[in-house]
Amino acid sequence: MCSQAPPPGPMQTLIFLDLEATGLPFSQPKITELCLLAVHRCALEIPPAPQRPPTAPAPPRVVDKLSLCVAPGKACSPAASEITGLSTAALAAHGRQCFDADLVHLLRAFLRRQPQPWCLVAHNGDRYDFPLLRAELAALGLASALDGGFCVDSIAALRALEQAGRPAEQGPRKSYSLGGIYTRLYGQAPPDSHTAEGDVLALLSICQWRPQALLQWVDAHARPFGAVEPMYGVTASTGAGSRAPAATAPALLGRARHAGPSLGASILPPGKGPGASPREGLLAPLSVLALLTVALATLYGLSQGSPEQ
Ligand code: DCM
Ligand code: MG
Repeated sequence: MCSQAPPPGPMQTLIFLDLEATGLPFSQPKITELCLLAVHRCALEIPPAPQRPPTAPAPPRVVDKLSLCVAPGKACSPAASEITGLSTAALAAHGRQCFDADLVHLLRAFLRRQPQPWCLVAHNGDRYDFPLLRAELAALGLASALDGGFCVDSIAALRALEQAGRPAEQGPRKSYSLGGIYTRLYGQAPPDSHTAEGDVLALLSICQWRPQALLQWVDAHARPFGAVEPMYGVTASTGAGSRAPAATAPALLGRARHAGPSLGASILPPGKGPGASPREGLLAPLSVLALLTVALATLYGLSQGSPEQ
């Protein structure tokens, strides 16, 4: 399917997705855990009976779920390990395998089983889960493996649903983090935060708040997954068979949304490590330019504010 094509009618399957990984975008993270929960649209067309006090609705009875831990091949940041409870050592000790072609085949098989078209739904997906998944696929040379499907960011969806038909509210800015929305709707924090499955179930719960409005929003805003820019690139480098991460300007801007003050120090331009050839000295001005871009992106990101994951 052409990546610029408009969504072909109503999405038949919503696939709630959450990724855990080694860190935030500026660190070029690798996936440590993923969960996909596939729900047919008919399960969302009948809204659940309202509860007093409001409580999270039970998930639909008929779902497909895929949940896996992944050996990331790089260290988890202390913060990522702390919140997810996963470490690179523990994942290796448990014999978890890396994000490889077999896993991509598994994902494709899972997605093929769903009524088409399908649409991934992830919270902050536009800035984190979708670009990260695309980067992992691209690193395997399988960038287009999941093309044909669609994706939406549930932050945008829930913001639109909460604001629909209401006058602009005064007062402190509402949180649109997953935990923030869930707590606002259901009066308590979601269980098992920062596990892929826990976050997916919390995401499903907030999407069940106004399920019909959500479906309408998804149908109107789904965009091709193939149009998502990878969080970071992979370019051929001088070493035989070795690959160095590179970054595109939009990807850097995306990262800056999550970046802390150490952003600039974390991104080394390709070819600057040990073994760089003299010809690569030509890259020095480009490196300075890249670092300036990163600094500007950081400032931009800080000025915009960064929604929590
Ligand atoms: N993450 C992080 N530091 C945070 C929040 C998130 O490093 N303060 C990274 C690690 C998580 C990933 O983002 O595995 C996804 O976040 P979440 O658990 O909110 O889905
Ligand atoms: Mg998560």
